[in-house]
Amino acid sequence: MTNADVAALFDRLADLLEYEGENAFRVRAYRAAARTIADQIESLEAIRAGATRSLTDLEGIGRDLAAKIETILDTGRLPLLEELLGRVPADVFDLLRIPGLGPKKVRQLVDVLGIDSLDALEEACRGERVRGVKGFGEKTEASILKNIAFVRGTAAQRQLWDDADQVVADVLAWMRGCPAVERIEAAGSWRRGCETVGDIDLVAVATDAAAVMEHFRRWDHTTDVIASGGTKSSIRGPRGMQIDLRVVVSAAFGAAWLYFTGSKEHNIRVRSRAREHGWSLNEYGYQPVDPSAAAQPPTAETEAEVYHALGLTWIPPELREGRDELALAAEARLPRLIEECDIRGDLHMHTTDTDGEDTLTDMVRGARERGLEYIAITDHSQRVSMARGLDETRLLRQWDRIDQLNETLAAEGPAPIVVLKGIEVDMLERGGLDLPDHVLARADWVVASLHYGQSQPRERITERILEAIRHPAVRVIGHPTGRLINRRPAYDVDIEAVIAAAALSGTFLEINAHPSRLDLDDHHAAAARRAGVRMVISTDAHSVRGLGVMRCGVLQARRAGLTSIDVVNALGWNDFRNLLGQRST
Ligand code: DGT
Ligand code: CA
Ligand code: CA
Ligand code: ZN
Repeated sequence: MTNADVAALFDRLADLLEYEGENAFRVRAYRAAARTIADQIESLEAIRAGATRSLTDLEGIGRDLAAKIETILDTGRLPLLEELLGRVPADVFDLLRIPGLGPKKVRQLVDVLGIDSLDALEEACRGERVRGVKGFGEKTEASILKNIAFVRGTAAQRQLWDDADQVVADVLAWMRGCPAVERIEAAGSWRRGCETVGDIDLVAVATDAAAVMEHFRRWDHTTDVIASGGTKSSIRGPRGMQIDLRVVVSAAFGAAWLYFTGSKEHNIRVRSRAREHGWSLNEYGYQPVDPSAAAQPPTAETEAEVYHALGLTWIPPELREGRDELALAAEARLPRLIEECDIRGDLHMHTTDTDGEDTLTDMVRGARERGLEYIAITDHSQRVSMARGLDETRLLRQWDRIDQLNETLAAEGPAPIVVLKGIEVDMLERGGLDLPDHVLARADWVVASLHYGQSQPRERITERILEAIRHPAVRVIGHPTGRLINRRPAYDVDIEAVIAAAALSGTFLEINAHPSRLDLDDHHAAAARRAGVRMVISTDAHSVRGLGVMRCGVLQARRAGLTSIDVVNALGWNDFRNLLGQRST
């Protein structure tokens, strides 16, 4: 059981208790516990086993919760949750997945309208019956209808890349402990850095395939063997994820790794190019199309060999989506994709002054340990009251502390990290920004984000963002479409107009690196690049640990074909400081 698994159980428990009308205090306690657990770097098992620590040391974890955690760690189960699962109809879970519809509202729909499934709810919305329920209205009804489609559209079983990545790391570590495995690599959508991953695909080189399969099935985290054959097997592992394993001989490894990395569209294009060269290509390597031909087929032990045989340079997995990558590879014109080590600064993060979990000094120390040269502290502005957003007075006080911190850092010796005085200012529902211009003008770095009024019509939302883009103090638009992967669709915004306006004013657009945001996405970021807009990859960290998601943002940028030149925070501090001094309008 990982911490995330345990946290998920508590979250689910909180949902069901709330659905059952349990008192709000108890529900909140479970939710808070889930969050605390998910944020622990150390495993619960280690904390529990530690000589000098105990689970009750964790914030908000009392004796009762600690006992429940121990039961989960020992048995993998939470009896109270199972009891609730037995009582609550299964279809309620589908209803709970509708964005914006909490357990209480779901309960009301169930009680008042007798809704028992997504279909029933959809019908009730179309029949205009939902708007009559207390607390609902025409607007809510319309947004429920839209979000039902969203729930259906997101295959909920797809995991966020970052979550799948943990599973990949664990299964590879286990499999690399198998003496029969000569080499094993992950492929599929995980390797292409897709934002969500359906199943995990592994390719191994071994002569004793049976021993490899045996080892695979014996993994601690294998909950089910879906298929089991001589050279291919599928199991169900952590997070309910399916993991496919294929064993090949080393001479075919390049062909197999390429084949199982995909995408399907990329493979189709590679294969048809192979045919033009007289070869048929599959996961076993090259064969002559004409079997009577005497020519020796190209070798396929490495991916590079497979591509080179077709006059192509090796193509990074993130670009293998069947877009223009073959044409570029044929002319050796593929972009030199940005890498995580190119990143020199992080320009969006929060502290305990608003809804962050770590203090200003902790965040600075964390960023410094990651080797960053500069960061911007960008807490929320006052409108975000849930996060205790900063008003002018509190913001100026924070900036004084940053000034002092920079002085202390500079006194410590050469090349200290530079901390910029920033703000994540809200674009208000009625238009305009959430802090006066004279305050914004004093900031080193202003991120403008839209958190409220997300269901406004397209023209309104777009206008709010365009207004921020034109504002002289705003340097970057944060998470420009507001989507939360698997949870909430993007707001309705004319992204082309946003990109065009950003290009005109020299405003940057963010690629938010948070695994459930990754916003701009790869298509939009590629469009922004073509329009000459530069981007900022930011973690939006709410804790020191949160600084680690930079790699997810970099992956998304790579999928968009971005080079370090396209990314503002790949500049070293001196160049970045110069850039801060200029502005085209
Ligand atoms: P996923 O798992 O839905 O996130 O996406 P993928 O891309 O990992 O897809 P998956 O697991 O079904 O298959 C892995 C790779 O194997 C896929 O990217 C390309 C290759 N592949 C699978 N089925 C086919 C097929 O029918 N034709 C071709 N050309 N390639 C295939
Ligand atoms: Ca897959
Ligand atoms: Ca698969
Ligand atoms: Zn933020």
